[in-house]
Amino acid sequence: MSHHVSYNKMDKHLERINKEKDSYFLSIILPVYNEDKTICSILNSLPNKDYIEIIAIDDKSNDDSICEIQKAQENRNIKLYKHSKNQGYGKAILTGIKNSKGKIIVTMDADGQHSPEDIYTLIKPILDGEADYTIGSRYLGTYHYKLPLSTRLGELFVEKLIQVFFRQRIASNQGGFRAIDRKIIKIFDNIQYLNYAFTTELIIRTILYGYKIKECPIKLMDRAHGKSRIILNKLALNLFSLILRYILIKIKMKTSRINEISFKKEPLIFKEIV
Ligand SMILES: Nc1nc2c(ncn2[C@@H]2O[C@H](COP(=O)(O)OP(=O)(O)O)[C@@H](O)[C@H]2O)c(=O)[nH]1
Ligand SMILES: [Mg+2]
Repeated sequence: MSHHVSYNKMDKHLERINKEKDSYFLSIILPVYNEDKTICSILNSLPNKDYIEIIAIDDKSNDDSICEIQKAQENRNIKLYKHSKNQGYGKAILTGIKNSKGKIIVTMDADGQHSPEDIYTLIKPILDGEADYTIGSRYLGTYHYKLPLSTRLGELFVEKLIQVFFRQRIASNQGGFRAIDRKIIKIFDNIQYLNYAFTTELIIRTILYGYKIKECPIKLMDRAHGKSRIILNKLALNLFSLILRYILIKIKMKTSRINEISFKKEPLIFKEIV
């Protein structure tokens, strides 16, 4: 993890457009679950500006993550929210969103796989009005580790399903490095999947509301410590129920010409598997 990240380009651009100096322009949200080896250095490497708000959500880690976040708080302003019990990746992001003020919101992982210098790559298309939602893509950029075959196949499968049923091709659909324009914040209302399927649910909701998604090249590093907490079978089941559910919702939206995603009278079999 580099501590000498240059934010010059981003600074210049943001300072120019951020005329109301008292308001936050950018919120950076980091969901944290047992990342005590990496979280402090990541927080220290983020841009330190008045108009950038940094939010860490501890999802009831049972290591020293909180302590490490507090260490980073000595150097800079970081908002820390603590869940009283483990509630999952998606729920942690939602807590961050609820407590954020930025006009643009970035989420990034706390395990060191994402590089802070890519933040600008992700927010630029939003600043330029080319996208409402950007997703970091390791396929457009680079990745420095061997992707397990099951992950790659799963991602390909989700890509095809989204392409067939929701008419958009998003190759990098499982990554957690994204930027979102606050004007599309309603995509977070009524989220049903609070674990990793959350990532796919967000993409589908963004498409259903007609907002613009763009994939941007990022560098994806290997996990230096610990390992991914994804339980593939569980994620696959959740993804399956999620996509079915949203196909039904899409049909309902089309046939009754409603523009809101609603969840009334949903059958029980579609409950998230936790
Ligand atoms: N809040 C929360 N975050 C989690 C949980 N599990 C993983 N994370 C965080 O989500 C990010 C991605 O997790 P990871 O397991 O590396 O997923 P992968 O990179 O997609 O394989 C990291 O920042 C983790 O700390 C959880 O149960 N709750
Ligand atoms: Mg990871």
